[in-house]
Amino acid sequence: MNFRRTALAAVAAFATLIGVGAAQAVTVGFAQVGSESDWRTAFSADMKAEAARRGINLSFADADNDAARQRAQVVGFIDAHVDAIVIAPVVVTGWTETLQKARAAGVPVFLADRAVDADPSLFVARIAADFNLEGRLAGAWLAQATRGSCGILELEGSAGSAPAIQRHKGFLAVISQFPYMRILRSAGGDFTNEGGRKAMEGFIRDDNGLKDVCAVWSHNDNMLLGAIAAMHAAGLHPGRGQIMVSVDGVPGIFKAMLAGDANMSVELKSDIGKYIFDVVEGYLGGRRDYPKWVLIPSALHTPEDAAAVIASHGP
Ligand code: GZL
Repeated sequence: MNFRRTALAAVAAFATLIGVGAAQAVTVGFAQVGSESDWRTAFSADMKAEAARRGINLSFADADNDAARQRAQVVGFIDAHVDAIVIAPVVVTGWTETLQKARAAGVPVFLADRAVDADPSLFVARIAADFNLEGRLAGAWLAQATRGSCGILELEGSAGSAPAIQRHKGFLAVISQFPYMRILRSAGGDFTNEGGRKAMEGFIRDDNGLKDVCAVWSHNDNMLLGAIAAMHAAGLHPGRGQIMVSVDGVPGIFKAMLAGDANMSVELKSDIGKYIFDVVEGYLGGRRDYPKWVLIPSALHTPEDAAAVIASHGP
């Protein structure tokens, strides 16, 4: 064998061994909301898989829907000198001090999914769908389906969270244009099945069996699925007696559509890790021209395409 080639191979092997020339793995701290819904679980799984695909060392923190815990977890990432922090904020408020600490430490922050009410200069970019649009799409679809006349029950997501605030605003902005469409009652369900079921049990108890209720509008699918269970238990017929609309597009809602229990869901893409890490890695590589909001598209689904969506998602 050629001596020169052997020597080069030995040097390359040694350099790899000691990590010389090999790019150091990037460490990203990811502060996730929790595991409250099927959408959240899918999003977390996608983030972990995408980080592994890219050789990114992902430090994952689950806040279990607790805002104070999440802020402390972000401070922990800063103190651990991670290369970047991605936050899906539980709520919009209370972030300024923590984000200022990250800036002082020179750790870039990226928002994913949800939003914060803080100075936009404190984060690089937010990669997320438009929650207000999701509410508008749901309101417009329901107005068309009911010819502008409907008494609606609303299942609200976690208080103070960007999707709950903005989906409510978007939905109301559309239905308030129709004199005979109005929200009769709202109740919080924290984006969970259990929360939706309990809220619906309360509606059924207080609204004499939903006799004047034309539709149920839920800020996410999991609360609607819980409400459907409560309505079945009370001998009601969700999807037929009341029109059932929500957001997320999780597999369970498409199965409910095929069973005739749900009527529409605005899909929220959960496989957004590639978009998020494109921005993170681009920024760490020197790109500085990212918009403050990298918009993820939303699509609207009904029983007409539920079977096709289930088939495309695979087993
Ligand atoms: C919206 C996301 C919401 C989902 C819920 O982007 O933050 O939180 O709609 C989840 O399923 O709980």
